[in-house]
This record gives sequence, structure tokens and C-alpha cells, in this order.
Amino acid sequence: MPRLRKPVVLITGAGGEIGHGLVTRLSASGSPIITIDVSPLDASLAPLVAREFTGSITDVNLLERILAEFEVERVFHLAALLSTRSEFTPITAHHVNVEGMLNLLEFAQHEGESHGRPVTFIYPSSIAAFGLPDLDTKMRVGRVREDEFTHPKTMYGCNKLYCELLGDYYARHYKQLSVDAIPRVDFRSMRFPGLISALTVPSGGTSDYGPEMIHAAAKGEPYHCFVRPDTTIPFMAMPDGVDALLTLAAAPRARLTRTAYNLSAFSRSAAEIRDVVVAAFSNAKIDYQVDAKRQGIIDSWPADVDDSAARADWGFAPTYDFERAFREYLIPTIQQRYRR
Ligand code: AKB
Repeated sequence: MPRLRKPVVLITGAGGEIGHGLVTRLSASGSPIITIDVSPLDASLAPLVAREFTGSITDVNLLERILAEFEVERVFHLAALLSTRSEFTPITAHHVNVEGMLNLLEFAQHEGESHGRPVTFIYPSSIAAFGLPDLDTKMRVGRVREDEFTHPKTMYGCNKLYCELLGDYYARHYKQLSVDAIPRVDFRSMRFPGLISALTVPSGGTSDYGPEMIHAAAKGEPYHCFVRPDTTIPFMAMPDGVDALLTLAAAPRARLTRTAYNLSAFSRSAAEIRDVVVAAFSNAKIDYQVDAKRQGIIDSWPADVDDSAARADWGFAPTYDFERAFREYLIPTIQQRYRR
């Protein structure tokens, strides 16, 4: 029988930081893409997608319309309110981050039921899913494994951790007491560290001091770093983040031993990041004006994570270490961007 609906990849939050890189990479590989974002896509992305829906993932009518028209084979669910923003509006954060996720999982289950195959559902979780009790513990424990210290202190972190569990429920236990229910969601998730993109500036996150420092210096603007110089968390360059999403999506299911995987590329302090930025941009003006509350959030995230499971199970291998990320990706691309 001919297919009545078009097979596509769905990306939510496509206009955001990760979405920019993912839409560009996926469209280059020829995959037909549809997107959902609360704002219209910018002019560089819109021509790359088959259909753009401007709306919210909390709108189930919108998801019903998509279900009627498209055969979604893969979902990259990127839409979220990040950690700092979520602390100002925790109820809205829960609504978007958790109820939006539930809508998307239910949508994926229905898609899978209608076309008879599991829908691959990729979910970027976060280092925010961890919650270390205090700074002494953070300094003492070093690299943290996935199941350690999962007691987040932020609404966003709680949302991410619970959504990992929700995904696992849909993949393995969905309606387990019903005789004819078959789980149709192939759920896969990774915990991203702070991501640094040369092309976009993040908004609403707490790891944003890294990328903000670099972009401000490139624009010739002063920057007040809101964490202490010794503050350390893991980071990753955006191209490696996009690679990780695509590699995990393509990995053979049988090789995956975890629901959510830690990822890290380089763990550096704010002072070390400042040093390379100042060396690259001679007129950079970066000082420290610590925001005690945001500092508290970062102090509850690990200084580094153990990502050996991702490396062993699905071949996670970031190409950018600290030096290469700055020398070959961030500095030249950002310089070019602001020169234009
Ligand atoms: C944030 O800071 O909220 C995000 C994250 C680490 O998930 N960048």
C-alpha cells in the first residue's frame, strides 16, 4: 500500500542553540525535517526544513495535526526552558519541560502505533540532573557516574531527571497491565555538559558564562563573569554535541545498556576559559561579579563526569578537546561571524 503520510524527522525547539546545528547537519544528509518552535525559524534555517510549525509543545492540537499529516520516524526533542530561566518561573518550567515532554512521548507512541515501528526518540538531558550537596564534595569526588548524586537542586534539573525516567517508562513499561499495549518509543538520552557554539549565544542557562565570555570579547564588549574563577564544570563544542545526538540516534539498540549517558569533552575552570579568550582577543575586558545564587547552582553540578559508558556502548568520541575547540572552531568561526 502506498504511504499516505510523509516520513519525516521531527525537531522541537529547532530555532534554539542545538537546533541550529542539528537542522543544518540533518538537512545536509537529505533527511526531510519538520520543526516545532515557539518563534518562527530564522532565515538561514527556514529553507532547510520541509515544514515549520510555529507553536508550543504544550499544544496537543498541534501535535494531533502533525500526527494526521506526517509519519514521524525520529524525534529530537530539544525544546526546554533552561536552568536559570526555570528558577524564575518554576511552574512554567514544569509545564514546558515535563508536560511538554509527556505530550511528545504520547505523540511518539501514537506515531509508532500507526506505522507499526518504534519511533526513535532522542532526548538531551543535562549535567543539571546531578546535585552535589556542597562544594567540598564536588572537589573531592571528581568525575561522577550516571547514577551518583542524582539529587538535583534546580527545577530544570528535577525536570530533566524525571523526563529520563518518563522516557524509560514509555520505552519499556508503557501500560504494562494492558494486554494489547506495545511500547512504540525507542528512547535514548544523553546528559549534555555546558555546550559552546560559535554561531549562537545561549539564553537562560547557568553554564552560559563560558560562551558569553567568548562572544562578548569577540564583539568588543566588556563581560562580568557571574561565577568565581575556580568554578569548574565539563563543556563541549557544539559540533560534537550535534554529532553525539546523531550517533546515539543511529546506534544499534542492542548495544545500549543505559537510558541516559553522561557526556564530556573538556572540564575547565572559568579562569582557564578567560585566559584563552584574553589571549585570542587582545581587547577583551572580562572581570568577575559573582552572583551567589547562580554560583550555588553551578557548585551543585559535577566538576567532571565519567562518560565511559557512552564511549563503550555507542562510540562517543568528541573531536574537540579544550585547545582544539578554541583554536580550530570557536575563535576562527566567532571572529568571522562578528567581522561580517
Ligand atoms: C543550562 O545551563 O541550563 C544548560 C545545561 C547545562 O543544561 N546549558
